[in-house]
Amino acid sequence: RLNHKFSQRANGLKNPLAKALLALMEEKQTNLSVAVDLTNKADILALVDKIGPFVCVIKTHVDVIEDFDQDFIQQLTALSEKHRFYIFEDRKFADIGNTVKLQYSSGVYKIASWAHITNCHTVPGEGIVQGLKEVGLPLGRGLLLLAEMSSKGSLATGSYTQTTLEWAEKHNDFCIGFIAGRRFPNLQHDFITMSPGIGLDVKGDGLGQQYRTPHEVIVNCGSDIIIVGRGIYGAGRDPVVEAQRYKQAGWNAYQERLSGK
Ligand code: UP6
Repeated sequence: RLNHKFSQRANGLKNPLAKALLALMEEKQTNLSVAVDLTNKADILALVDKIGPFVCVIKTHVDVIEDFDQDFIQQLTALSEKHRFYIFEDRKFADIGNTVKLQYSSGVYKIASWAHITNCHTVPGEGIVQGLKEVGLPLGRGLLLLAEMSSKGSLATGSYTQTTLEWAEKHNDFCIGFIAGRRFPNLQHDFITMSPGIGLDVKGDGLGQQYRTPHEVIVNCGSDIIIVGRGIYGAGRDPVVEAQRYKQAGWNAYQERLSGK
């Protein structure tokens, strides 16, 4: 699977959204996801409109937006159709099944109604996956499990990570993959691996974030999608130039992996 094209792997995944995402990546020739961590609606929408052509996924943290409203969701959804990308709300749910069902479907954000993809920690036990699945599966959504974290000192290692993999296998109708720094070998099913903590210019941010290059995570570690935030729009950067640069770096790394060199 590691040396199979995204389009070939699409057939092997159970979740329809996972299939569609892999097909889109091959079509748009991008395995770049941008983490749009800005706090103002207009800034986010302007940035997404500029970089939309270069990404397969836009990752949001809607709870940091000062002027969040339903119009933001409508506009973001329109941009996802215009530029053809999927929306990933990086909510990192972490509560019991019944509570996450409410957090996913209700409240101010109603995440399940617009986010194609969301994710959760596995610290509460398998019930968190079951709860989110009850809401998301009928809507055609997909879930990523946080199997590892990019930050220094993360406790998501060893048997925690291993058990997370087991739950993804068991719920592979809804779990489309993992947030992790590497592809996990010897799994029964195929999954999409998305890696945050990606930077071409710096090694960290002074608050525990650790950056690795696209080459390192895609070629050496077998991940599929790079998630890049401040590397794209940090101070002094031109987001269009950087989005193209990271898109190329991610896609070149994928091509190199396919060639088996
Ligand atoms: N993120 C990580 N590491 C993880 C999981 N998620 O950095 O293990 C998220 C952060 C942020 C983005 O919440 O939105 O990925 C990384 O942004 P950056 O490239 O600006 O560091």
